[in-house]
Amino acid sequence: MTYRRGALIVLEGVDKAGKTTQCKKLVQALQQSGRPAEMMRFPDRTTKIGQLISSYLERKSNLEDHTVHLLFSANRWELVPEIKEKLEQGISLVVDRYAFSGVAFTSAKPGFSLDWCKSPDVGLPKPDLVMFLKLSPSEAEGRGEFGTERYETTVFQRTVQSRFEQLMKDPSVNWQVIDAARTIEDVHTDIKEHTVNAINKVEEQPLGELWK
Ligand code: FDM
Repeated sequence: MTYRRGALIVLEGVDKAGKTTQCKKLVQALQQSGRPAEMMRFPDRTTKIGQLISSYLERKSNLEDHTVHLLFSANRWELVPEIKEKLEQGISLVVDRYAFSGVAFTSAKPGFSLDWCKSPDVGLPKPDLVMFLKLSPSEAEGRGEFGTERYETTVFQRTVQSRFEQLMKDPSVNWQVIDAARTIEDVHTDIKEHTVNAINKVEEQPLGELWK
């Protein structure tokens, strides 16, 4: 049998674009077609670092802006051994948010450059495919009220969207923009096709390092 690593697949997008729904459907579809796959999400609120982040997002605690940015990054780094192990075992990972959310959200705050925000995540396992679920701010607003967590406001989300657009100009990352304004099934079909292509392609490629 030939050796095949799993693919690292990331879904990004602004709130209400349907990332979590699509990640779950994608993992299910991959498993049903006989491709080993698991879901991960960031922040992973189950670790000690994740609990600090969760309490900050729920507004139960305050953290200084640089500090929380570094905690989000540390939360990814602490899971790198697990990510590498799974990929080596041939399991594809479908990840709900990654370093791109990290950069887009912090750099939407005043005084944070894209470069400063990227630096702690330089060298993370590089996703083989990053799908950006694109939804205009007005379409997102039409999907109902935001929740009560930090960052869940229209004004902030608009800035986040423009930071994502800056990040998507980087050709070193395999971005695919997905129109998320369609039905769940149509979006899923599109996402699955891109993913299966990526899974088939990574066989010949070693795992890369992000932004390096
Ligand atoms: N978020 C998420 C960040 O600010 N930085 C990060 O690195 C990541 C991964 O946390 F508002 C923000 C994005 C969102 C919140 O929400 C997490 P969900 O609902 O758990 O995805």
